[in-house]
Amino acid sequence: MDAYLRALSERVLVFDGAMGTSLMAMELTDADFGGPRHHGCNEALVLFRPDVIATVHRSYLDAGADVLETDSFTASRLKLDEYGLGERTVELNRNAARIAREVAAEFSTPEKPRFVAGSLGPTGMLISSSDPTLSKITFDELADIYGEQSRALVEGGVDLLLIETSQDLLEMKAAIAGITREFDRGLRRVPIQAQATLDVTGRMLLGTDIRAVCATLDALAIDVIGLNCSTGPAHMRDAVRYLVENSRCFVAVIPNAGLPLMGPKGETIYPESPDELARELASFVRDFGVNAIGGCCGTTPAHIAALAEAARGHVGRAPEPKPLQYVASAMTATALKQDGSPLLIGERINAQGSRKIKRLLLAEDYDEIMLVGREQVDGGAHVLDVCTALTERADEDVQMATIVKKLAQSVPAPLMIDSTEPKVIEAALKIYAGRAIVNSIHLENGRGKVDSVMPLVRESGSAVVALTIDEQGMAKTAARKLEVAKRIYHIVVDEFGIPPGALIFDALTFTLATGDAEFLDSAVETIEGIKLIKEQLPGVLTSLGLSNVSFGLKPSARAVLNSVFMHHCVAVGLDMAIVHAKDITPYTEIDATERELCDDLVFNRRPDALARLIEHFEEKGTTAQTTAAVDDDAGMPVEVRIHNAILRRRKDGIEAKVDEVLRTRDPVDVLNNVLLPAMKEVGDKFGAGELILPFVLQSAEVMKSAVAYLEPHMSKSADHGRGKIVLATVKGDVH
Ligand code: THG
Repeated sequence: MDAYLRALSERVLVFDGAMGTSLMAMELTDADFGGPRHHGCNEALVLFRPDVIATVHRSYLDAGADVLETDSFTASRLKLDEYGLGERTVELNRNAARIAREVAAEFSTPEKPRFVAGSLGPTGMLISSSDPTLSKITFDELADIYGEQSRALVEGGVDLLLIETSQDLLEMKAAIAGITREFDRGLRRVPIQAQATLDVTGRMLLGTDIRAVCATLDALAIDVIGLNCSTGPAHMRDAVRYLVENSRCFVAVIPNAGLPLMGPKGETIYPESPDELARELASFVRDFGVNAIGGCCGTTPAHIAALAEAARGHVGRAPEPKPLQYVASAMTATALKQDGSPLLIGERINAQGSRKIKRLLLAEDYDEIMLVGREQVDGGAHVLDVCTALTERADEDVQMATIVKKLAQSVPAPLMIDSTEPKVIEAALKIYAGRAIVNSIHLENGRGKVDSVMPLVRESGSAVVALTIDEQGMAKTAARKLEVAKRIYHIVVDEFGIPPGALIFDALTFTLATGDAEFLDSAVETIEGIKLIKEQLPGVLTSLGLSNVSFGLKPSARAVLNSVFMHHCVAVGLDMAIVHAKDITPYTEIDATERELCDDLVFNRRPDALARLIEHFEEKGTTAQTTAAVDDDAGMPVEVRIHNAILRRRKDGIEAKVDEVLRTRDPVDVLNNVLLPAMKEVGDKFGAGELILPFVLQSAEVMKSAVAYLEPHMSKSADHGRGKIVLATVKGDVH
């Protein structure tokens, strides 16, 4: 076993404290940084004043730290370019590793080896954001940047790689991909430790919660998961508890010395004393079994000495292998196995299965597609299937990536990427911050599809749907379904090393609406197939494209037949289904006559089953057809409807509403007393942690449209001069 991981299983390890604040106290000159251009780039010191960095390292080992972090936090090529040091990226990172390695060697004993963590901070980009400048980078570019830095750190001698202070979950995924690609190219393998940064509401910058962080990272090739920076330990408590209870990894917690405050001269103050910090972290060790602790901003050797004292004699919890039971969006996670009911996967965003989506994709009306996503979630969908395949267009991958990115910012439901093209699946996975489901692989033309899609599945940590199709075609009998499933299981689990819980078998659904003799028993065979697969391949999950069963029937008949078929599949172990969630009715609530008509057809119990079902719904007419969802504020005054539109992020129709309100109010009144209060409420909800940042930005978009429409109506006389606005922010701020 790796020495660092073994040490983590034997005792609680203590990471060092802040580098930046220690350096600040030394009042270094331009010359120390190798010239004025590099001043403030602490990483430049490893080139020009290695002795200074070694001194800081020594101070922390003297204090009792077990692990040193290299002075390479902002030493990615992207960051070093800002100081004109990009060309020296490899040299700098190797030096940073060597300096720490040498100091660690001075202190290491056989009983207490000291470790070196190669520090990898954020690049400053925010690939998942909608900001055009900050997101102007690809997953592969980020992977290359992290790969280069990681290789140099490992060559310089680090014991582990530490991805830390991460703001964007997709950047973390890219960093892990960059590192594992280097391992695959022969780089010495070291453990990977990945630490996110959460704000006081417990979310990452773009609204990702700890559940999504845990679900996504647990599915990747990391060994230690954790949190660092931003707040003191108090705000991390719930998230830390979540990680120790749910993650399969060791857990590290490296907070600031308290939540930063502003001092009288505008300076940052970290309020927690060594004793306070140590008391809180000791409780994480004692109460939760955290495996590593340490200090981020504002911590000093005195803090680390107190932490070393607190950790002494303690052993953290032993991580247990866990089935990867969650998928995640960029916001939160969803359990693949719901309690007592199947996971519902919304089928409506499908260019093949919806005329409306096809029209919207042709028109590139993405906002409207987002509404289809949100409606499905409101209607009970836990996950959304997305398919953008159109024969009329050749850019399925571009449209898929666009929609996946937009959905990530507008719906909390994780996504299922539905495509037959590996290129499209790749485009989706490389823009998706969470843990997705890939739909699908099969053996129709031999192993080709599996061999091209599985590396993408593995690198992204996705779950994957496998259809029971092989060279002989779609498996129609239960025995054939099992046979194909076994073959796929062998390839996916044994060859690609994917855990069985990430493999979802689709035993195929055929329509019962044609009366075709070949398919009379198809539902029975599918039900039996699900049962066999669940029995003989323990740990795998099952799914179906449920609505296929009723293709060709009237909508009212379809909703009932789909519900009945789903009920029988769930009874034998079906875990999830692609459906129109709001049309699914619980079996017990279905009218007894209709239930029996459907059961007759599903189980092929009488030759006239189909005819009787069709006849029944013919007579019943179309009343059961679903009516389009209407806004619940339809009868309200227009002021309320505008307010709601901003709060609910609905841009469609905002101009008509503004037109309407202008009949009774003047434009300035509308701006001050209708629009601004709505936006203020959005701001208040954000402040209270009820809304995440991407939602606020979408509300702001609605506001912008309303104001843009209002502007020409504002009379010049109402213009009281533009005045002066002074905006101040800090370097590197994200706004
Ligand atoms: N297995 C897996 N994936 C799948 C399927 C499957 N993905 C696609 C499909 N099958 C599941 N999705 C749908 C989506 C829509 C419909 C059926 C299945 C559907 N649409 C109506 C129709 O075509 O008549 C609505 C038409 C419209 O609104 O325009 O029934 O089996 N793994």
